[in-house]
Amino acid sequence: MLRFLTAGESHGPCLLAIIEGMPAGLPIDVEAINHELWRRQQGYGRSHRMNIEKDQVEILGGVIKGETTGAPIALRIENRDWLNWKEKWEQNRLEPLTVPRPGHADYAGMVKYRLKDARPILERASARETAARVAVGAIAKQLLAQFDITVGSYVCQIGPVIADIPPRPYAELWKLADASEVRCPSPIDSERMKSAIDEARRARDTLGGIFEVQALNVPIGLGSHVHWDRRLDARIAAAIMSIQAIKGVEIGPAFENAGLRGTQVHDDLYLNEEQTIMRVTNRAGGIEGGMSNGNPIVVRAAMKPIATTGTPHQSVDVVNLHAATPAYQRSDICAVPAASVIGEAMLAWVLAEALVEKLGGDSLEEMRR
Ligand code: EPS
Repeated sequence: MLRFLTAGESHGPCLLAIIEGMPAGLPIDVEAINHELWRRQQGYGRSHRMNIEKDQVEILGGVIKGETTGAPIALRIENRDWLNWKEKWEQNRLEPLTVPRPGHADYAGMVKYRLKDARPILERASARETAARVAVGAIAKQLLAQFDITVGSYVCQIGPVIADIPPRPYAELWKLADASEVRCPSPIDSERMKSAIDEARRARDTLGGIFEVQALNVPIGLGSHVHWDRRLDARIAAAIMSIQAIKGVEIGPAFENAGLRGTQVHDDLYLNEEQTIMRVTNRAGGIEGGMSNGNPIVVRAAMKPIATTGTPHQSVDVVNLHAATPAYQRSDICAVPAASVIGEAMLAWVLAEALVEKLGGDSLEEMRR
């Protein structure tokens, strides 16, 4: 069974991840992991923090001579910002944060963990943690690549700007997205999205949006219809929803399908000239009955606007019990482009898990067989 855990705080010394169950004999390309980390750090609308961090992975276990050994893989990513926090942190000079920021984990976390300071909550709830997940996902991508499965993404909407996605193959759209500062494959809409982010910045506000992640060449039969927790769509939805600030997930155009008739939605089958069974459309997003059906897996996710806004929300000092506004913390204006890269990592992870379940094996060689 594949699984992973992460540890580390946003402004602590580093982030850590341990991956368990990766088959032995998988060649690991460290530069490809660093490239994924770099992709996550891009995106118009990020905060000054992204100029401080230059995320690089260190592999501290489970990989010898460039290949996995079957032992747990230990990963470390340094927080460069730690040097700016170290003294205050170690000398206990950080002011307690007693006014929770609406939309963050602050209030529920303070009550749940009986804390008079929200800092321990926000340190761990922060999306900084996703750097570790992207490193883990990069290794999952490398396993999938051994079976010619690829994962990519693009941004469809930022704030009110909905992109007109050109009708091109996914692999081409991914390249266009990689060339856009907002990861949108439409150059005109990329500019409109950047303007919307500029406007939000001027208004001391933030923006959310929608991204789409796709996986190509997924074999038929990952996941299963037999139990709720083996259904591939359920597992993907949970993994994508676990990304900070994601509040909605759909497989294919699910919410649009809800308003159509059955005959307009379901993907007809036909035999092509090579006698291969094909589909006319892919409105199921590549999953039927909780199993991959051989079509591209298409996942869409809605991200709420970043909760830390320059224009303060109304709140309460929950220790001293009076009305108050939260102190402004440095923050991104929009992180949807980064979230789409994190979405790739989480989709790659779930597919890697399901592939290992299906093919079994302690080594890549056994999986191949
Ligand atoms: C984040 C707040 C900002 C973001 C951070 C996520 O960090 P800071 O409070 O240090 O300015 O930049 O994202 C990252 C550090 C990152 O690597 O993505 C938050 O509150 O979630």
